[in-house]
Amino acid sequence: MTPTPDAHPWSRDELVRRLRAVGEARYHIHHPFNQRMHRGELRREELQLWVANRFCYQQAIPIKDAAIMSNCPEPEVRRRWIQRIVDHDGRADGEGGLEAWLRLAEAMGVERDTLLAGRWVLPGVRFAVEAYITFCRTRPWIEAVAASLTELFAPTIVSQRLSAILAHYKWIDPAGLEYFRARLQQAPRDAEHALALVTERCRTRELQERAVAALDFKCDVLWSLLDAVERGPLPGNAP
Ligand code: AHQ
Repeated sequence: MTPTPDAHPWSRDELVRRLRAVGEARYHIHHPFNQRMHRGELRREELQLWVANRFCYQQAIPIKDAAIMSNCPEPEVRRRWIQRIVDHDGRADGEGGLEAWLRLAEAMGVERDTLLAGRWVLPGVRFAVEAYITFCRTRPWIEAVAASLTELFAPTIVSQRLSAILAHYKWIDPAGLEYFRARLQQAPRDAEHALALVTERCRTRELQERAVAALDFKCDVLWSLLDAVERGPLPGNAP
């Protein structure tokens, strides 16, 4: 994007308003696939394809967070950011968000080896996830922090998803939903840290516009992932 020349910086409140406006307009809560999920309209095979493809995204989270840390020269920032990696990798085998996601898959009737082997991952999902990792590896660390701000909107979608699963998908073992319950605490904590960094560090109009563009890009990542899952093919129907 071409930054607005000679423009004055936005106030903190204006920057936050513009960041929130991106999410309100473009976050994947509005994607038809999530809308159908929340209305209880997905078939078992559609949810199984979703859980297997979302694991490709979940596996990328600690990788992209390590990329952000490798680009950030500030120990104080890294000391807080590293918690995101621990949240997903755990501190030992059998712990952390990736393990919890494997249990979510098993609760949906998908074997963990299917996820670990990436057997059902669709090309569009792989491309969207790789684009996010490459963005976080190659852009200034504060832009990658801004991209993570989709998590400002995550508690709403995670709450809706939990309620929808409990209400409409009785065949899913509720014990497998622990990942989502953990995110209801972790996402607000992470979003608060990321928003403080972006509002403190993005003081020029150019940096502010790049932060908004980074969040816009991340909405594209999440939307494209669901476009691919919605199109399929469903497991077992692959050519
Ligand atoms: O489970 C999710 C997660 O761990 C993260 C990390 C964060 C980031 O740093 O980009 N984004 C994110 C998200 C998770 N779950 C998605 C969902 O819909 O369940 C939402 C997604 C996000 O809002 O960015």
